[in-house]
Amino acid sequence: MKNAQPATIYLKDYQPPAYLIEKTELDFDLHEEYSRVVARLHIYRAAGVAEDTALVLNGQDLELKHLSIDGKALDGSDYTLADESLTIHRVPDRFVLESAVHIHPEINTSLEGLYKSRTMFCTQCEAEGFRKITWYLDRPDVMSVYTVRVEADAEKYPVLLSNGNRIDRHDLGNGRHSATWHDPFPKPAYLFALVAGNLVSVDDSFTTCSGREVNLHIYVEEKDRGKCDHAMNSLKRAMRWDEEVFGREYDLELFNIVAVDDFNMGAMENKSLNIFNSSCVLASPEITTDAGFQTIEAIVAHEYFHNWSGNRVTCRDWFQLSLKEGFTVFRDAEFSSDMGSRTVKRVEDVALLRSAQFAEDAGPMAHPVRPDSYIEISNFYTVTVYEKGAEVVGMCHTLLGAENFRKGSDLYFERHDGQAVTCEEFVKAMEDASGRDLTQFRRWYSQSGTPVLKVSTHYDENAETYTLNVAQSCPPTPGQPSKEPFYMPFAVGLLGDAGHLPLQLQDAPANVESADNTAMVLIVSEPEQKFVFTGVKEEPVPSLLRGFSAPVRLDYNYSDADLSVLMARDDDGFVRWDAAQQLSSRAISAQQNNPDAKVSDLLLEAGRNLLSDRSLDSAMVANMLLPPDLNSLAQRETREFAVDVHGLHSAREAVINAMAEYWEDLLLARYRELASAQPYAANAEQIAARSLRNVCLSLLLRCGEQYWDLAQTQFADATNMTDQLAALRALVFYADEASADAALAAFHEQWQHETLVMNQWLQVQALNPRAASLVRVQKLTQHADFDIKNPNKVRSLIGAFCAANPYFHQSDGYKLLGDTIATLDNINPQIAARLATPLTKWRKYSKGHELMQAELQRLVDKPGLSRDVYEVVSKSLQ
Ligand code: B3K
Ligand code: ZN
Repeated sequence: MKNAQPATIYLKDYQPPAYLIEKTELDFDLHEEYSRVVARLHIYRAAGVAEDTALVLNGQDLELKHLSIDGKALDGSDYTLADESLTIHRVPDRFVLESAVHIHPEINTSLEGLYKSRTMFCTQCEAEGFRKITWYLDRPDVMSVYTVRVEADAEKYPVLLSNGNRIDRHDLGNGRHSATWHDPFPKPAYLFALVAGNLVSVDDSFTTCSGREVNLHIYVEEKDRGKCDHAMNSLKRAMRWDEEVFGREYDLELFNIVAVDDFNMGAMENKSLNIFNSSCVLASPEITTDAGFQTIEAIVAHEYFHNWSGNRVTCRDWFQLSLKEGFTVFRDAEFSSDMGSRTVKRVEDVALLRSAQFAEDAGPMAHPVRPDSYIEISNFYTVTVYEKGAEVVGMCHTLLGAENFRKGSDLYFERHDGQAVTCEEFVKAMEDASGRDLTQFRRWYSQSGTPVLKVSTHYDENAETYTLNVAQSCPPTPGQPSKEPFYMPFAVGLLGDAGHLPLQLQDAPANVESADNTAMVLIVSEPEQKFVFTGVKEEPVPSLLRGFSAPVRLDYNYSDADLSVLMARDDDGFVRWDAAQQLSSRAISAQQNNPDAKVSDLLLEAGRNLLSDRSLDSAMVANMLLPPDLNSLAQRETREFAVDVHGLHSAREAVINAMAEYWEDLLLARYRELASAQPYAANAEQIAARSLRNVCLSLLLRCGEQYWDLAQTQFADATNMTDQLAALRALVFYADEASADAALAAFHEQWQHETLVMNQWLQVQALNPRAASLVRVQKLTQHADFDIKNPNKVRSLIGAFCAANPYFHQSDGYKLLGDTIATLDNINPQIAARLATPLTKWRKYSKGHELMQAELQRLVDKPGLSRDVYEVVSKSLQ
């Protein structure tokens, strides 16, 4: 680390900016050995700020060449230059500060600021990357109108882009050219973007609800020209949907997307110039899986939606990150639900929340949706800020109802357009529009940890009452030893012999959810509450936390029989899926406790019923057949040092094998009948059929080598990546080594020219749940198709192996990760820190935790460690 003890930044220390920047004029002169950036900043002192207040600018790795105020050069005594700040001791009330710096995008491997991805220049400024470009007030509450001139070699970089509209271009006659862009909307520096490259554009247009024409362009390398249709269609669907569902119209005449290969995350919502990881924009059936198509649609929509939830209304400071991210994830999830299957989307989101976010909330990096402090903000782009943040917005939607929620969001956008605000303003707008008091609800923003709802029930046959006793609690988390009760919507129903019973609640107020009065949203707000339903003529099975109405752990002691009833007959998709998950988790625990135990008939029969019922949604059947993944199973265990990964994995495998054998005939029948002769389309119906068919295939391969040729034929004949990759996976995971290697070699031969497909090839090997996969992964780090500087490759190989393969859990696995983090820390600290997540969970494991702890210690002792990795490893060791 640069300083011995990197400083912690606290929300409570927030101060409004002393200086503001009305206009920002930037001039980029791009070269191969350096680039020159001249910034003319029109600055003024904020009202009420003392005249002698120094101007403190942020900067990092900048070679200062020149500095002047109102045309007068400053000398060394006028300012103090430190590692990451430039302090100008005295400045006028209003002035133009001009600086010239040299920077080195050509060697910038952090992929933050201005850098080169293969042959092109591009930028990534969120959260604090702009300070690697020029001296600036790099904070989201400083918003400015930008004019940007870019000059570069005309042949190498024919396309020059920035935010807003292009207002000028010149051929400079010396092999160089320039373009000037102007963005009329004031924006914080994190939304600035620049691209210079040899790109082609795929063009389209969109007519907004008020009749304005918007030109849409997706810029890619020539070879990828044919892979933009899906992203373009997704963009147009997202633009229409945001008008219809949120009343949000696009505000410029131009919307650009650029695909780049080297990118730290999925994509970035820079004003009118979204930059995308190529894996999140390029698609064609031959190279993209169904999941890939869905991810692209969701991410294109997510970035587009930020134009309002993030850009027009932005964050005051980075503690408020969930204001834009949680809200925008909620918006993109609603969009995806409307485009495909709402239930499938919901169970997939809940599965992610449970496996990743619950684990984060239970570990050393736990933080509230609105964190109180950070060392490095890049570490807080987390599942808590994003996914739990979206759940909090979703609870608001449930509590207020769709109509009031829409009034609240309209009020929020109208009231705060052009402002940088806080989570408080969001909740206040929801309160003001609906008349609801959300005082207690606000605790979701300030308290970390996953609440537990402990429920018990009592049926009184004579009185015909059914009582739900609900107790809420929340375990301690770092810095928060005790919690106040949360306010949450708890959606319930009562399932009787002939279907859901009508609900009549004694006393307490509740929202009635369903038209026929069979589902209710109860408000849980006290440590302990009792809800009594009257007129209950038979003892029901309670249908609890319907739709996963709050991000909590539900603790209710269902019998196995109750679970199989819910699984078969509940009318809430989440409840059905969750019952299946609980039933199979129980079978795995039983297997782990007694390896000779027989898998319960109830579970086996329930699966047969799912497979035989052709009226069910195939995607839901596919999701319900398989037990939770290892991470989800591990997070169910909340005690320290209690998870035996290898024991859990073996038990899980044994249970799935038993299920596969018991279902074998049906799996084969369904596999055959789900084959389709239709041309590929990434629509919900086809995706559902392929997902179930491929689950059947993987289960069949567990039944023996008689099924290998099924996978080999599918692999060879597949006309789409979903089917080909599923066949490859099945062969790699379940066939013998020779067949697996043959398939891997054939796949490599076929796709080596497609880097995105090569990432899948790396990932299949990383996820192969066999002991030999560690050695394989070690070898692959030396393979020509791996590159430690490319985040997609690192995530596909090392990230996937360490996060999801049980064979990561051995001393050489921990060492592989420790070594990779140490190497990567010097290249790309953000990715290095992200990669450390599996080690942060060291306190979970019964075996190996000392070795994991030792790796963390080895890292924290490393001289020159980045702030990013320091924060994660030091907090993990506390
Ligand atoms: N806002 C960006 C994330 C930036 C991450 C910076 N480390 C993408 C998104 O959430 O839309
Ligand atoms: Zn986002």
